[in-house]
Amino acid sequence: MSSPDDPQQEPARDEPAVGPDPVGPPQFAPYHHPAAGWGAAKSVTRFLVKEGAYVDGPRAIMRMNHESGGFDCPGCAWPDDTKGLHLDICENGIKHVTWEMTRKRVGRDFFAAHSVTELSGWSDFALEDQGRLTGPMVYDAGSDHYVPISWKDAFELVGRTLRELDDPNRAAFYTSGRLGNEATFLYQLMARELGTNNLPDCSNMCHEASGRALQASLGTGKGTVDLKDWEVTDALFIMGVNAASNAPRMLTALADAHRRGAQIVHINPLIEAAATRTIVPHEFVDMALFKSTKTSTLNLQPRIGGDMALVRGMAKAILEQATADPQALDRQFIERHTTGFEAYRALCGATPWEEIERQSGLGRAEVLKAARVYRDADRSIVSWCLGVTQHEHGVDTVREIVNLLLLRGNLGREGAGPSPVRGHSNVQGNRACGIDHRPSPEFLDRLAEACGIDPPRAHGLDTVSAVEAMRRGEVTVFVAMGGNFALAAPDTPYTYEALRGCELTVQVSTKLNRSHLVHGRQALILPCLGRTEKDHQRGGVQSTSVEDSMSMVHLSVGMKRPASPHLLSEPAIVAGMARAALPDSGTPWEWYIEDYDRIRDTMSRALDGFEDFNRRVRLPLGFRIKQPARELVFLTPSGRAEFSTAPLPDVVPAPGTLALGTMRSHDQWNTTIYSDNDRYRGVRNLRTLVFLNTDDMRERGIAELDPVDITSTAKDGSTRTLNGYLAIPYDIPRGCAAGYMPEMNVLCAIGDYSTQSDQPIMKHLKVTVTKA
Ligand SMILES: Nc1nc2c(c(=O)[nH]1)N[C@H]1C(S)=C(S)[C@@H](COP(=O)(O)OP(=O)(O)OC[C@H]3O[C@@H](n4cnc5c(=O)[nH]c(N)nc54)[C@H](O)[C@@H]3O)O[C@H]1N2
Ligand SMILES: Nc1nc2c(c(=O)[nH]1)N[C@H]1C(S)=C(S)[C@@H](COP(=O)(O)OP(=O)(O)OC[C@H]3O[C@@H](n4cnc5c(=O)[nH]c(N)nc54)[C@H](O)[C@@H]3O)O[C@H]1N2
Ligand SMILES: [Mo]
Repeated sequence: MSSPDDPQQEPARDEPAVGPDPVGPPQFAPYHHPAAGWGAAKSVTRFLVKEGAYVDGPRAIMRMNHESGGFDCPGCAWPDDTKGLHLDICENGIKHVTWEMTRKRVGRDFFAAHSVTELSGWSDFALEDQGRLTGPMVYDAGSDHYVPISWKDAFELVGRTLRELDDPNRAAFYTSGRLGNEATFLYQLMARELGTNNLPDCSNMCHEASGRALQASLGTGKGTVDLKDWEVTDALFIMGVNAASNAPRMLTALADAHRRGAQIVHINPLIEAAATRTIVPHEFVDMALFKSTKTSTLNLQPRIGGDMALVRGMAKAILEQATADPQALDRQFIERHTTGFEAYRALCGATPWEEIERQSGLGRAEVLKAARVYRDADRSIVSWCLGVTQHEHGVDTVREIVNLLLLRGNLGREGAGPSPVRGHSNVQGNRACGIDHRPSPEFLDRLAEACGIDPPRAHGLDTVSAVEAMRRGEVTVFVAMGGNFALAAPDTPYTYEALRGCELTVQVSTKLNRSHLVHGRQALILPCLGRTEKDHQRGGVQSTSVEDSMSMVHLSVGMKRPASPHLLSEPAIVAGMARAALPDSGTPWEWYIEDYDRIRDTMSRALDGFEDFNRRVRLPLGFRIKQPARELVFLTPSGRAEFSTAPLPDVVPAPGTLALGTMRSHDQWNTTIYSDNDRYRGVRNLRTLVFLNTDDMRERGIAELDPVDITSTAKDGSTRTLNGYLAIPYDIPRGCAAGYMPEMNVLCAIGDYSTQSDQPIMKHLKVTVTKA
């Protein structure tokens, strides 16, 4: 056995291959090595070799996230290093880029050889593993094959179908969060010019709760801090995020923070790799020297859904302490900038410790420990991701986090504030550029003026309501800009039926996936350029812009020859569809595509925060969208930061049941599965698993790797079951369970979305687990 602190063991370990579907038996052996490091390096090397990208791969990687002239990593939304770091990269970013740059191709021959029915029997891994799509294809029902179609005819099919709708609200336009800002802007413009706000997006499944909570509390839907704040803060609270896998470049910030003596508190039912030790992603020298750095000073394991009670407990402790210690609260800040403090104080006072302990699943001493760290820090940042948002009470929990920050004036100053970790690399930019099914009147007024259109005012459909509307036959055209909606959305069989009921489904994609096989009566696959690829238009090589988790907007320019000469850029595909659907449109669609600066000029007139866009986006690190709350300007009804006073939800599972959270493995990107391994959690060759507490296993007579059946019970009482999953004993609180998305979407009922955020409740399924 090697000890957790002995990274020297690392190179000797035979790392799992990132390759085709694993052939070996499922294995589980707790992993005791620092996150990143040699395991990451080996994993990356195998991946580059497998994708045949070992020449282009490294060259591209050197250009990733560069201060100038590079492309933005299409992986996560973590901001780029502010000092223009020359290797600001990570294992998963490299895998992600390499995945896009694969030499494999899915051409006409492929579709001629395989019917849709046959492909439907393939694994999702096998589908994407075929490589890049090369030309537009249309479904031919007679032969059950996709057959080639010209771009012109493809656009005409979309245009005709949209024109023939008796109501534009019969169409829905989905966005997956990697779409660049320019294409995003044109896409929402097309939808609104058609007359609908039906703009569901992946954000409806991840940070809708954060946006709504921050908007209500602070009058701005985003976090207020940037990387510089991370560099000077005294305490970091990291809640519900698996940083080592999903935002690996955060490890750099955590390691730096630890080195300068900051406190780092991880709050997660699972002790994830980032909560132990790390080798900083880009520090290959450290890797060679086997040096690892600590990235945690305290780990707390609340029960699933217990975060709000924990934060309430911390606030209660601070308020109790304030009676003897005037410095515990920032009274001046509270008086000047907030409203609702007295009510919140009363609520904390009235919340008994027993309830806080029961709901958080933590002992009072642990809650006090976290409160002590918070009290002793002059500046604190709270960062969170899906572990906090994908719950019934996601909005209340984020608001409770803001309450806690307000108590000590941790807002609007250096090193302090809320810092949600966003998902897709441009999911934040999508919202900023108009992908919003609930647009504000101010946004629509400005858009109307800048673009000379008359946008619809009624709110549109989000992800869940779009699925429901398709299922009822009300929405009949579904267009997806990227993503893999069939698998990403909850209640897989229900979503399949919804998509299959459509008259036309259109998928703008880079690779083959399930959403091409679960399609409407008519279906199109429209292949697009990836972010790594050169985008040639009449006006020369074009760049697009993206916005990261911390509101930095910068340009991304592709450098590779496109995977096929028949690909179009995403802006060009939108323009092609728009021209065909809106023959009388006054929008100069083609003119925009010749030179994306023209799109950006219109965006500077239409979008708040994008003034002087073309100039500012060309600054070395781009520009930061102004955050009013950062300047202590609160666009709330009261003009102040607003404390909230929501009751604690009851999150304790009923006897005999467990709360199950769905999450990602280390070797996947949402619905894209790289391998069946989850290195940091010690799993090999297995995805159909459920992590369980050992006492919960014993009570049910379940042993390690035993097959089990998992049954979820929805709010409406309906049940859904997955059979034959393997049980993995894990360090997770009693009453909690975890497993992988997207497979477990089978267990998420379509009706089980949060009444606060409309987000599917993907982190808190009510399940029973029994031996199969
Ligand atoms: N490599 C890679 N990077 C990615 C992605 C990817 O799939 N692969 N996906 C991207 C996207 S779109 C997103 S939105 C983000 C997602 O990033 P994450 O939010 O890290 O995603 P999940 O894997 O769902 O992990 C959720 C974490 O929350 C914890 N958790 C579960 N329930 C609770 C709870 O009740 N309370 C707390 N405190 N924690 C809980 C889980 O243990 C897990 O560590 O990552 C982005 N980055
Ligand atoms: N149970 C459960 N379900 C979840 C979640 C969960 O935690 N639990 N998380 C949710 C979250 S946070 C998210 S964000 C969604 C993810 O949902 P999506 O964003 O819909 O899914 P992805 O898997 O990211 O999409 C992968 C596909 O995108 C396409 N693609 C890749 N690059 C490009 C590109 O540059 N352009 C275009 N046009 N297409 C491209 C490829 O064809 C690839 O197959 O899943 C959600 N579903
Ligand atoms: Mo996401």
